[in-house]
Amino acid sequence: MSGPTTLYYFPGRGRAEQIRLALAEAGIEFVEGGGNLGELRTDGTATFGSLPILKHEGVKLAQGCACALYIAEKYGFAGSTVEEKALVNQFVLAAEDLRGPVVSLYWFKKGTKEEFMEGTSP
Ligand SMILES: N[C@@H](CCC(=O)N[C@@H](CS)C(=O)NCC(=O)O)C(=O)O
Repeated sequence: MSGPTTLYYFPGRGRAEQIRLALAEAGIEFVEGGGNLGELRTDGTATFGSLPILKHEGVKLAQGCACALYIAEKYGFAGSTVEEKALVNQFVLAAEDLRGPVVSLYWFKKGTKEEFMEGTSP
């Protein structure tokens, strides 16, 4: 008995959203396990001390991309040839590269976001 599919993350989309989308595509019902990182570190759930964490059918996985690709592979939409799988990986990892700069826009001090978009920030 492996319990319900559970996704542990903070309230918000972030690195968990690609996993939610993959689970939805696979038609898998899941529960949100919450994002109390202190507790999840203490009880050993957060394998590398960060979130997201996915538990599904007895497997516990960290790393958002690995979780999403695991679901995609298991449920048949990660590509059917080595070449297709390589293309899927390419886009997953490209999206991951984009995440940092895009997310950092939310954390700029007031005014610096506009400067960044104009190319005039230091
Ligand atoms: N490479 C990991 C990074 C995980 C990560 O940095 N998660 C953040 C939230 S998006 C986190 O748990 N931060 C809390 C901390 O490290 O203290 C992944 O892609 O899942």
